[in-house]
Amino acid sequence: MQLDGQIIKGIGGFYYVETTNGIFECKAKGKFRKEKISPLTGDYVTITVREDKENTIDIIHERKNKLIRPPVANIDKLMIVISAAKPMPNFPVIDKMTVLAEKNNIEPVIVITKTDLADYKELYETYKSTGYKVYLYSDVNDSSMLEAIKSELKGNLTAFTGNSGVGKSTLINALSGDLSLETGEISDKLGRGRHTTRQTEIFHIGDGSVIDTAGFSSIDFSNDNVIFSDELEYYFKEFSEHIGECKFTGCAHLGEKGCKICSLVEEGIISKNRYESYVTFYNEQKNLKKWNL
Ligand SMILES: Nc1nc2c(ncn2[C@@H]2O[C@H](COP(=O)(O)OP(=O)(O)OP(=O)(O)O)[C@@H](O)[C@H]2O)c(=O)[nH]1
Ligand SMILES: [Mg+2]
Ligand SMILES: [Zn+2]
Repeated sequence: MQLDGQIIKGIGGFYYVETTNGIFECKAKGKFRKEKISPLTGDYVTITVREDKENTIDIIHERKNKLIRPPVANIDKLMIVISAAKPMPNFPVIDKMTVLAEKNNIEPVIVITKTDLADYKELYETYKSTGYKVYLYSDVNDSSMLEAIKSELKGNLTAFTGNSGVGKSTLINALSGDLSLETGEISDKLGRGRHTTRQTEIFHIGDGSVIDTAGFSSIDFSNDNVIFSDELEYYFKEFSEHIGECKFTGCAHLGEKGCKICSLVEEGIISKNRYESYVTFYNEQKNLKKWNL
């Protein structure tokens, strides 16, 4: 019997495919390995369900988008979870996520967690200035924005991402009310997470769906994620509105005379943290030329 469905998780070579007839454990057909295609959580697939042998994923339908970190397909929103402390925010990693979301036509939404632990003003101002939605959450104090975060989930597939220990699983539990995903204490004085979540799994909350993912602390613009230095200005949302307003065409916004972006940074309209990420990424990517690939 052939059925259509969506991959809700993958473990050790098995994929769990949700269909209108229930959830089926499947193996991917060998051809996918030959073609170097890995099935991803979020993939729409056609499977064959058998009585006698293992079920197989036969077709992976065309993806709307795909990310490598976290490994997901067909998402509508990327909920970027940042803790005010424990672990401390890492702006370059967060900004690489927003850039990759923009490149893949995914809406980034920011949630600042652990607002009970530290002053989050700078963090809040930094992301508020981008134009993205920014929500606050504390699992300890009152969280008046929980309902607003919940309404972000309606009718779409939202992947939660962020460093290990920022509180992704904790937040998903709070949003759902009846899930009890495993959460992990922060280790040692450095306040690092313990990589508690190991799977990329879809859960349904109300009429929306979320993906809990494993945390990571680095990300790069390579392989399937290549970004050229001259594309970056389009993927910093708050810069993209001002492209063409610099004095010289082809301005790289690195301190050139008459640079509109630089003057907006001076005026405090564009955040210095975000601008520093831009300059760092520009310098990292500038020697990468299209003809080298
Ligand atoms: N003080 C405080 N602690 C929190 C808050 N949210 C989560 N925590 C704690 O932070 C720790 C890590 O939370 P998790 O939800 O496991 O973090 P995670 O992002 O899912 O981490 P990984 O699965 O490792 O990627 C747990 O001990 C939580 O109880 C918060 O708002 N305030
Ligand atoms: Mg987790
Ligand atoms: Zn400029």
